[in-house]
Amino acid sequence: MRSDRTFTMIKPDAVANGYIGDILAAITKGGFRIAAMKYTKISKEQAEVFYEVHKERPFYGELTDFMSSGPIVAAILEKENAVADFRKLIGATNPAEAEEGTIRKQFAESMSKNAVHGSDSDENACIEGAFHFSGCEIF
Ligand code: FUP
Repeated sequence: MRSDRTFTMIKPDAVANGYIGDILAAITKGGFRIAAMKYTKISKEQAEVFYEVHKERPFYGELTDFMSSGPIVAAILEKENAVADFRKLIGATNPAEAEEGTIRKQFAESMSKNAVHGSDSDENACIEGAFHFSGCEIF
């Protein structure tokens, strides 16, 4: 399992708020290379599959409604120690608890509309990347 890739989405709130450019700049400045990227939109059904691990959680309906509510930017990012370093760059799930300078601190609206997704393990990075990209779309 490779450890130099993670998967991210710029979520519908950040896209609607006009933060695509700022977030991509922060990602690049953070030392990540973009290995794959697309501007896309997922259906409610796709969101339910993507977030299946949270199926039993009370926020599952709200989360999948939100993630399918508008366009997103999906990307595979490359850097040594990608998963942990990217989670550090984006900050805590709840932007109120995120450290100064993190992407969520700067651009997130709330716990549910928290601007970006970052994979939580190498295994999930691989699964989530494959959800959005085929081999010939990854460089
Ligand atoms: P993270 O790994 O930081 O994205 O956070 P989690 O995997 O714990 O949660 C996944 C997504 O569910 C979060 F991005 C936002 C949403 N969520 C809520 O809406 N409410 C909660 O109480 C927890 C998470």
